[in-house]
Amino acid sequence: MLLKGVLTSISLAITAITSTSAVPVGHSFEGRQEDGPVTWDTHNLIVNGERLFLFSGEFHYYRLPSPGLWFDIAEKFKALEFNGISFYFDWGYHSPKKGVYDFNGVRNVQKAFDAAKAADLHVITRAGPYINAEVDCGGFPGWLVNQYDMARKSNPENDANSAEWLEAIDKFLVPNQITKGGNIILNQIDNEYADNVDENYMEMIKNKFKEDGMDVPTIFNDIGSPNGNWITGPGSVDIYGWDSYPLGFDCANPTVWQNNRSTHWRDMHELLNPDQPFALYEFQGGAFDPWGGPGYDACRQLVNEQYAKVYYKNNYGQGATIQNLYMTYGGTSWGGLAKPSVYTSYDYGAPISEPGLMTPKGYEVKLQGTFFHTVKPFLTTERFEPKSDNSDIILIDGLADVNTNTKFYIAQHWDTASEEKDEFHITMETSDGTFEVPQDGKLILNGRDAKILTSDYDFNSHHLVYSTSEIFTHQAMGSHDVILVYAYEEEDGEFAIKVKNDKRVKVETEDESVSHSVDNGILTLNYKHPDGTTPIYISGAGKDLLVLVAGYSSATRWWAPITDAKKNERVLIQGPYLVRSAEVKGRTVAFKGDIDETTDIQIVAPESIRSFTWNGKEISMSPTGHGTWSGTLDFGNPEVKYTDLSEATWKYSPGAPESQPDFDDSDWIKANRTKSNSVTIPDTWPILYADDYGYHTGNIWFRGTFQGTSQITGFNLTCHSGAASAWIVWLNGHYLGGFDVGNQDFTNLNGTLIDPEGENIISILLWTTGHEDDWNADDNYKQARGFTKSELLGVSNQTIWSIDWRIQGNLGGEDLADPVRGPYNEGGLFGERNGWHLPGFPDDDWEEASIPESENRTGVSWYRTTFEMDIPQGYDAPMSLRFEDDSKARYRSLVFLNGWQLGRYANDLGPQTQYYLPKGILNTSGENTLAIAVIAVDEAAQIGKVILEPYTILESGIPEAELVESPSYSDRTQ
Ligand code: IPT
Repeated sequence: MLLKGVLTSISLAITAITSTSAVPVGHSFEGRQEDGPVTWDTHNLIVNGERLFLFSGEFHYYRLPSPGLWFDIAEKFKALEFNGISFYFDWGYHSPKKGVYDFNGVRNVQKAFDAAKAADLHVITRAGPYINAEVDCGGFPGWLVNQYDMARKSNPENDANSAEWLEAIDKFLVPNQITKGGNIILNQIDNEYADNVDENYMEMIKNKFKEDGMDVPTIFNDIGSPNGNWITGPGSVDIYGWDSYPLGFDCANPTVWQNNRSTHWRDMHELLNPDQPFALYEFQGGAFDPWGGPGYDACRQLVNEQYAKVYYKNNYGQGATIQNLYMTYGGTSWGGLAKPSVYTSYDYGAPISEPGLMTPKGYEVKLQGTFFHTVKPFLTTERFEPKSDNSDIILIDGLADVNTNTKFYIAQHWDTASEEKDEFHITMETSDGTFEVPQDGKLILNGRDAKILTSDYDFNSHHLVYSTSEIFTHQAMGSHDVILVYAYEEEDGEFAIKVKNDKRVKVETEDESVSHSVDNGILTLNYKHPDGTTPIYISGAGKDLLVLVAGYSSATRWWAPITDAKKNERVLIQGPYLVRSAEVKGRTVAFKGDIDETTDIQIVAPESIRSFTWNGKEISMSPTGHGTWSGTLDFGNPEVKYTDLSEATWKYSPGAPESQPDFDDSDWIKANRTKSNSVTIPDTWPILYADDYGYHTGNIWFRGTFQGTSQITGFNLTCHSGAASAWIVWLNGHYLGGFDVGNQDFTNLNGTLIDPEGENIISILLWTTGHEDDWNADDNYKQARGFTKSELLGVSNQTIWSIDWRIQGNLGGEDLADPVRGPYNEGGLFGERNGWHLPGFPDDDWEEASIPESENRTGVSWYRTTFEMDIPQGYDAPMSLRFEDDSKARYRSLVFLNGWQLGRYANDLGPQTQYYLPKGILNTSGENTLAIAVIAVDEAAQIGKVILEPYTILESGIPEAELVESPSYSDRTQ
């Protein structure tokens, strides 16, 4: 799959040009009203008459099993200046069995819409049926693995199954459309459907959405670059777009930018869909990491804030006005949600980390978003060729607003990954004259940096001639205006505005680096960007103007929360870790937000404002002149209490009775199939693929009985399962080994372990890691999880029934024993089938044990304990469970918190050792049940330390998150 992501732009450009001889003729609304709430032109989406830069972030509700926290994440999106949120919907997450759909509890997608609405975010819906997304089967339900016909093709069986899902999810999508008073503005058809395509399938999906009442514009997310799929003809959508992951996914080399930015996209957009806005429905926001990978800190370094500056600004330079960052919050592939290549954490190195924390990239996108949500001419530009004096080294994209004289200059290195610091001048032709900018001092472009400079711009009651500092935002504050500009610390800045009367201009500042000149009605300020923020007050130039000049790191802590969305009115506040929102109530501004330490803050508010509150409490601020205030937010002394697990009492039980010959498996399913719809061809029969027997997730047991003879010398097994799977084999209760996927011969067993006269029993425990996806629409998701071959060795007259196999997976198979926690929560371990992971399971007669374990344990071992948590009101302390273990013996672990499987740990593979325990599943003011299953892959293993700890502690305006329903052992009915 990575191959596709790294195709070179050149070859793509060629394919695209040759495959689109017919240039599309504008959009067709297919029966929708042209005056509906969502329209568009070549520049923008226009929603309820308002032109948008749609800056959206990808969020997967199924990767955060705590609906209360969806509100928290949506607020954080808004705080980082996203005005949109894009949801994939995962069919498999809702459907354990054909015809069965569940939208309750953590699956209540309505709450995701509610969260988006509460944060005033536009919604892009992407319900597939296929989504990819590094989830099991790429989002198809486990039961679809048994479909005879091909998925993502039109045929009676697949049409019916796809329609069944769409019908179920459309009940939620339809009423949440903007046309029905909701927030959905765009609806995607399938995902990156570009290989092995069937246009009848696209048509069928499109029609089903339409029939069910979807009437917002349809979109398509083309694969990796502008390939021109589904722009015209059958299956075509309203607003075409593509995705791109220019840095790829090799987090092990976190400083290598493997692909230059794209330079041909504007041309491709003009060629392919000039009547539609230029849309990037997924642009790389981070990267996923595989089992055994370098971990998400490395991905965060690879796809860092410098990347965000260079590549996102390049997108704007190319003309993009719809940009969805995949992921913006990645979350957790809990239970069996992940596809084989990825582990539990799906942090993704995204702008917001898995426990919901801010990152440098999050702050960077906030700077960008605040700029283009404030500086409106940026939305409607056409390209021009700017002149500059270092054009061999520095590329400058020119964007000229079509409605005003405002121009933008996006400067970056031609060599995208360059680490050089270079100087340049731009010739700015403005309505106030032509200027060699800067006229004084230096204009610097750092390595891996990009800048958007603005000229000829009317803001509030002023006119900017140009600025070499980037604009964050500007606001009218009553009798004066304020504008905030920034660049890296120590860089020179030049900022020029028009003044009415040269003689009356007065510039006040305490910063000695600031100088100014007034000439011919233009005031020019020169300064160095400080280690902080410098106020410069200008009077006598029309309305008074406060220019705030910030160094980059100070700028990242400026927030401009919207106080009136219609008027785009904002207040400014500097310092806090996070500002969620601000509301003007009379003469008070009420802020909500989070701090990570006692924090000095500055506020800039309209002069009518007299007081401030922070998370509902009044704060004491001192006026510092010109509508600015300063003060301090106290962190307090929160006492976050939680049990020290090293002192906890643990209960222990062995948990692999199936490995022993006397285990009664008579109620297990007999593996008697000779045919399968899998794409994996068996070498022997019966079929030993878990899915064929209705088991689609987690650990699977296989038990094979054969009558011994003097001929039989052993047996042979070939395991077929995803990356990072493991399987453990016992014969007559004796451990034979633990293996990766592939073939194993077990030989020379006659006269030792094989009883030549009696019955012999092979027990196998298979740790699966989910199904493949369907990236190429070739049914690859139907690859088997199980065994392609099981044969006795030394036997001449072997029949397919020489070994009598039985199979066991999760209790109930597709008829889930636990519909609340759903299809990916439990597999087929004895303890899972018997509810040992659930709160309230009576473990009184279990042995006492300790973790770190002092005994060497074979097979499967279960540990249970309870612990207390108390996070005081007004604080957020996202919690984790961390393994600390350097043991050499291979083992795997499942972590269950209050019955929810929140972690899969592989001490032999890594890299993940820390598991997020989201509030809502975690009771943060009371008791919790923790159960850990340890599966020795080697003959025996000992679990090391497990530590309960917060990632950080924040004084926080986090919305209340209600506890998720967590049924207990006594609720179990099967
Ligand atoms: C893109 C998929 O659309 C998305 O679902 C996810 O799998 C993402 O990749 C990687 O995390 S496709 C892109 C690599 C061309």
